[in-house]
Amino acid sequence: MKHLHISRSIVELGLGDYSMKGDPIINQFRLLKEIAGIFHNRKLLSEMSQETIAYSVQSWLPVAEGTPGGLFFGVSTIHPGKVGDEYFMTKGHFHAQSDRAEFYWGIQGNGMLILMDRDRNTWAEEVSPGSLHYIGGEIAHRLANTGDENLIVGACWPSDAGHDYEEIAANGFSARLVEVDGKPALVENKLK
Ligand code: PAN
Ligand code: ZN
Repeated sequence: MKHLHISRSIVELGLGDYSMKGDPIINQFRLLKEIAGIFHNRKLLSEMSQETIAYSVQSWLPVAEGTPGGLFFGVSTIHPGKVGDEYFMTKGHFHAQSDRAEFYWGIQGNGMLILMDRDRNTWAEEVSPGSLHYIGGEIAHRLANTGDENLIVGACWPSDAGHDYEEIAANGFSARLVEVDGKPALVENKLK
Protein backbone atom coordinates (compact mmCIF):
# COMPACT_ATOMS: atom_id res chain seq x y z
CA MET A 1 0.00 0.00 0.00
CA LYS A 2 2.76 2.46 0.92
CA HIS A 3 5.18 1.20 -1.69
CA LEU A 4 6.81 4.16 -3.56
CA HIS A 5 4.51 6.63 -1.79
CA ILE A 6 6.09 9.85 -0.45
CA SER A 7 4.30 11.86 2.21
CA ARG A 8 4.80 14.18 5.14
CA SER A 9 4.62 12.83 8.66
CA ILE A 10 1.16 13.05 10.19
CA VAL A 11 2.43 14.95 13.24
CA GLU A 12 4.71 17.96 13.39
CA LEU A 13 6.42 19.75 16.24
CA GLY A 14 6.55 23.53 16.35
CA LEU A 15 10.22 23.92 17.21
CA GLY A 16 9.59 27.28 18.88
CA ASP A 17 7.24 26.10 21.60
CA TYR A 18 7.17 22.38 20.75
CA SER A 19 3.42 22.46 20.24
CA MET A 20 2.33 19.29 18.46
CA LYS A 21 0.14 19.59 15.40
CA GLY A 22 -1.74 16.84 13.63
CA ASP A 23 -4.87 14.74 13.76
CA PRO A 24 -3.97 12.11 16.31
CA ILE A 25 -2.83 14.55 18.98
CA ILE A 26 -4.52 14.27 22.38
CA ASN A 27 -4.73 17.46 24.46
CA GLN A 28 -5.20 17.16 28.21
CA PHE A 29 -5.55 19.98 30.72
CA ARG A 30 -5.16 19.63 34.46
CA LEU A 31 -6.96 22.30 36.49
CA LEU A 32 -5.97 23.15 40.05
CA LYS A 33 -9.30 21.82 41.32
CA GLU A 34 -8.60 18.42 39.73
CA ILE A 35 -5.20 18.00 41.34
CA ALA A 36 -5.85 19.73 44.66
CA GLY A 37 -4.92 16.61 46.60
CA ILE A 38 -1.27 16.72 45.57
CA PHE A 39 -0.55 20.02 47.33
CA HIS A 40 0.32 20.42 50.98
CA ASN A 41 -1.65 23.57 51.76
CA ARG A 42 -5.24 22.77 50.70
CA LYS A 43 -6.62 25.79 52.52
CA LEU A 44 -4.47 28.20 50.52
CA LEU A 45 -5.32 26.29 47.37
CA SER A 46 -9.05 26.58 48.05
CA GLU A 47 -8.63 30.36 48.03
CA MET A 48 -7.03 30.32 44.57
CA SER A 49 -8.89 30.27 41.25
CA GLN A 50 -9.95 26.64 40.89
CA GLU A 51 -10.14 26.86 37.11
CA THR A 52 -6.43 27.76 36.80
CA ILE A 53 -4.65 25.38 34.44
CA ALA A 54 -1.71 23.92 36.36
CA TYR A 55 -0.40 21.94 33.39
CA SER A 56 -1.30 20.57 30.01
CA VAL A 57 -0.07 17.55 28.09
CA GLN A 58 -0.08 16.93 24.36
CA SER A 59 0.55 13.36 23.35
CA TRP A 60 0.75 11.17 20.31
CA LEU A 61 -0.12 7.51 20.85
CA PRO A 62 0.63 5.94 17.45
CA VAL A 63 -0.41 2.48 18.67
CA ALA A 64 -3.03 1.31 21.16
CA GLU A 65 -2.20 1.76 24.84
CA GLY A 66 -0.68 -1.48 26.12
CA THR A 67 0.86 -2.55 22.80
CA PRO A 68 4.25 -4.15 23.47
CA GLY A 69 7.16 -2.67 21.53
CA GLY A 70 5.61 0.68 20.59
CA LEU A 71 6.50 4.18 21.74
CA PHE A 72 4.47 7.18 22.89
CA PHE A 73 5.54 10.80 22.60
CA GLY A 74 4.39 13.74 24.71
CA VAL A 75 5.01 17.37 25.51
CA SER A 76 4.10 18.63 29.00
CA THR A 77 3.67 22.31 29.80
CA ILE A 78 3.67 23.16 33.49
CA HIS A 79 2.50 26.69 34.17
CA PRO A 80 4.37 28.93 36.62
CA GLY A 81 2.82 29.31 40.04
CA LYS A 82 2.87 28.15 43.63
CA VAL A 83 0.43 27.02 46.29
CA GLY A 84 2.01 28.78 49.23
CA ASP A 85 5.69 27.86 48.90
CA GLU A 86 5.05 24.71 46.84
CA TYR A 87 5.61 24.93 43.09
CA PHE A 88 2.96 23.92 40.52
CA MET A 89 3.68 20.33 39.57
CA THR A 90 2.31 17.28 37.81
CA LYS A 91 0.44 14.53 39.64
CA GLY A 92 3.38 12.16 39.23
CA HIS A 93 3.24 8.41 38.82
CA PHE A 94 4.99 5.08 38.68
CA HIS A 95 4.53 3.17 35.46
CA ALA A 96 1.92 0.40 35.78
CA GLN A 97 4.37 -2.01 34.12
CA SER A 98 6.83 -0.89 36.67
CA ASP A 99 10.04 -1.83 34.85
CA ARG A 100 9.27 0.48 31.91
CA ALA A 101 11.65 3.46 31.57
CA GLU A 102 11.17 6.89 30.00
CA PHE A 103 13.14 9.84 28.59
CA TYR A 104 12.33 13.45 29.49
CA TRP A 105 14.11 16.50 28.09
CA GLY A 106 13.91 20.19 28.88
CA ILE A 107 12.69 22.48 26.09
CA GLN A 108 11.77 25.79 27.71
CA GLY A 109 11.77 27.27 31.19
CA ASN A 110 13.23 25.98 34.43
CA GLY A 111 12.06 23.33 36.81
CA MET A 112 12.81 20.08 38.55
CA LEU A 113 12.22 16.45 37.79
CA ILE A 114 11.37 14.88 41.14
CA LEU A 115 12.15 11.17 41.34
CA MET A 116 11.32 8.55 43.97
CA ASP A 117 12.27 4.88 44.19
CA ARG A 118 10.20 2.07 45.72
CA ASP A 119 11.98 2.56 49.06
CA ARG A 120 10.65 6.15 49.04
CA ASN A 121 14.06 7.79 48.56
CA THR A 122 13.34 11.08 46.76
CA TRP A 123 15.75 13.24 44.79
CA ALA A 124 15.55 15.74 41.92
CA GLU A 125 17.27 16.76 38.69
CA GLU A 126 17.28 20.34 37.42
CA VAL A 127 15.35 20.72 34.16
CA SER A 128 16.34 23.45 31.70
CA PRO A 129 16.47 23.74 27.90
CA GLY A 130 18.64 20.87 26.66
CA SER A 131 18.71 18.84 29.86
CA LEU A 132 18.11 15.16 29.16
CA HIS A 133 16.74 12.80 31.79
CA TYR A 134 16.60 9.02 31.83
CA ILE A 135 13.92 7.78 34.23
CA GLY A 136 14.57 4.15 35.04
CA GLY A 137 11.79 1.63 35.62
CA GLU A 138 10.50 1.49 39.20
CA ILE A 139 11.08 5.24 39.61
CA ALA A 140 8.12 7.56 40.22
CA HIS A 141 8.42 10.87 38.37
CA ARG A 142 6.89 14.33 38.65
CA LEU A 143 7.73 17.74 37.13
CA ALA A 144 7.64 21.05 38.99
CA ASN A 145 7.97 24.53 37.50
CA THR A 146 10.39 26.61 39.59
CA GLY A 147 10.55 29.56 37.18
CA ASP A 148 8.25 32.36 36.11
CA GLU A 149 7.56 31.18 32.55
CA ASN A 150 6.03 27.95 31.24
CA LEU A 151 8.15 24.84 31.78
CA ILE A 152 7.98 22.75 28.60
CA VAL A 153 9.31 19.20 28.70
CA GLY A 154 9.35 16.47 26.05
CA ALA A 155 8.80 12.81 26.90
CA CYS A 156 9.06 9.44 25.19
CA TRP A 157 7.90 6.21 26.87
CA PRO A 158 6.93 2.64 25.97
CA SER A 159 3.36 2.09 24.82
CA ASP A 160 2.90 -0.71 27.35
CA ALA A 161 4.16 1.29 30.35
CA GLY A 162 0.75 2.46 31.60
CA HIS A 163 0.34 4.84 34.53
CA ASP A 164 -0.07 3.97 38.19
CA TYR A 165 -1.34 7.15 39.88
CA GLU A 166 -2.76 5.43 42.95
CA GLU A 167 0.39 5.01 45.00
CA ILE A 168 1.28 8.69 44.65
CA ALA A 169 -2.32 9.80 45.22
CA ALA A 170 -2.40 7.74 48.43
CA ASN A 171 1.05 8.45 49.89
CA GLY A 172 2.59 11.26 47.84
CA PHE A 173 6.33 11.54 47.34
CA SER A 174 8.48 11.40 50.48
CA ALA A 175 9.64 14.97 49.85
CA ARG A 176 8.04 18.17 48.60
CA LEU A 177 9.71 20.76 46.38
CA VAL A 178 9.23 24.13 48.03
CA GLU A 179 10.80 27.56 47.81
CA VAL A 180 13.18 28.21 50.71
CA ASP A 181 15.04 31.54 50.81
CA GLY A 182 14.09 32.14 47.17
CA LYS A 183 15.42 28.77 45.96
CA PRO A 184 13.89 25.33 45.39
CA ALA A 185 14.56 22.78 48.11
CA LEU A 186 13.34 19.26 48.84
CA VAL A 187 11.84 18.95 52.29
CA GLU A 188 10.69 15.76 54.00
CA ASN A 189 7.02 14.95 53.61
CA LYS A 190 5.51 12.85 56.36
CA LEU A 191 3.30 9.96 55.24
CA LYS A 192 -0.38 10.88 55.53
C1 PAN B 1 4.42 12.17 31.02
C2 PAN B 1 3.39 12.62 32.07
C3 PAN B 1 3.04 14.11 32.02
C4 PAN B 1 1.96 14.51 33.03
O1 PAN B 1 3.89 12.23 29.75
O2 PAN B 1 2.23 11.83 31.92
O3 PAN B 1 4.20 14.86 32.31
O4 PAN B 1 2.24 14.02 34.31
P1 PAN B 1 1.21 13.07 35.07
O5 PAN B 1 0.89 11.95 34.11
O6 PAN B 1 1.94 12.59 36.27
O7 PAN B 1 -0.01 13.89 35.36
C5 PAN B 1 4.86 10.78 31.42
O8 PAN B 1 5.59 10.62 32.35
N1 PAN B 1 4.33 9.73 30.76
O9 PAN B 1 4.63 8.46 31.14
ZN1 ZN C 1 5.82 8.45 32.92
